[in-house]
Amino acid sequence: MTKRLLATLRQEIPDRSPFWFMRQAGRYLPEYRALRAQASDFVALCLTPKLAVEITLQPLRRFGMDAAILFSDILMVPYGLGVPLRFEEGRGPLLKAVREAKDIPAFDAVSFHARVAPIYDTVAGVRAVLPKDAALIGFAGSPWTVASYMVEGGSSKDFQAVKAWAYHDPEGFSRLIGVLAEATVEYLSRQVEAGAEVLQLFDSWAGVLDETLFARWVVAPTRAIVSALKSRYPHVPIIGFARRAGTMTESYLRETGVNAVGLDETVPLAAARALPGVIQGNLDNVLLLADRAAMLARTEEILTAWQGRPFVFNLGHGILPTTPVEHVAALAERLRAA
Ligand code: 1CP
Repeated sequence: MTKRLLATLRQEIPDRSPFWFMRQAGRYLPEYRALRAQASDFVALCLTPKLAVEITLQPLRRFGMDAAILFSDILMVPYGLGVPLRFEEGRGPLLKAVREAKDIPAFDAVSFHARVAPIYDTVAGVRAVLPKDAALIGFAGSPWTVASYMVEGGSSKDFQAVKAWAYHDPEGFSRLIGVLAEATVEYLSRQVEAGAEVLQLFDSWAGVLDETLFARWVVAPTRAIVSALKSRYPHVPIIGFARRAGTMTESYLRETGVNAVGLDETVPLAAARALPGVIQGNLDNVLLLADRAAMLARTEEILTAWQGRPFVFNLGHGILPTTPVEHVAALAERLRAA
């Protein structure tokens, strides 16, 4: 059986557009909350293959997506590098902040893989039981976005510390980005070896940079990661999600070598259609929770815009915890019928 997502990423046009949703596993699902309660904390959940395999598959059982995405988190790369990490209810991730060159962790392949080994077991466990028409997506954060959490010590509103470092000490900052790029290549390679068929790079905070920083800290490291992975695994497609990159999306697509770009909801359909290659996106995640009829109407507009083009339906950003399950069900039902 050909998998629609893989065909689309090869620029073929299957019987209908494949779909999956960022954060398709998560707190909006009661069965996720039940399993989440079985682990001591979120990091432990990501490192318990029995639970992580089940959580990865939960949304496919309900909604029949064309892809499963590994249940883990982009911050498991800093964790693998030995950075203390925890997730606090209501506060999000908290990391020991890296503020200057002397605090940058080294990449040691043996200890890195040992720390994150259960994640590779989860990939293999999902692949073994995945429905045969669904594809398995492995992922990592891109160096810029992961660095932002490492330097800020968690989530940020203005990215002041990480941007200030990138501006005033580009040499030092490039060492952090370099360590992350190297670790990411090795981490994603192991995911492919374990059974991931597609890779997505999440650059959720790509949109906070001016063009100079964007070229140096988003485009250049992404290109290095893509080219290293392509030399090892030429047939594994890579989706780049440079969120809020706006008019810089085109250079990102052209210069990084990704097979497809994920677009957020702020990119107009006409601008998206002018981009070359395969596009993924871009229904507003807030519309999904806010208004079922308006959400379905916008879905028609999106599907119409992409008729006859290789397109992967997704949201502009991840499903929010307050999203009604019935809205996701209604959307999935429409997309399966397309
Ligand atoms: O149960 C809980 O309370 C934890 C909530 C949660 C979940 C379900 C977090 C904490 N991470 C995840 C899973 C996750 N994260 C996945 C799993 C696969 C799926 O999509 O179903 C993926 C791909 C991620 C990726 C991720 N983590 C990103 C990139 C995508 C995005 O949303 O922009 C980012 C930025 C993170 C960091 C993160 N993880 C969790 C939180 C609360 C945050 C901070 C987000 C922020 O700063 O706003």
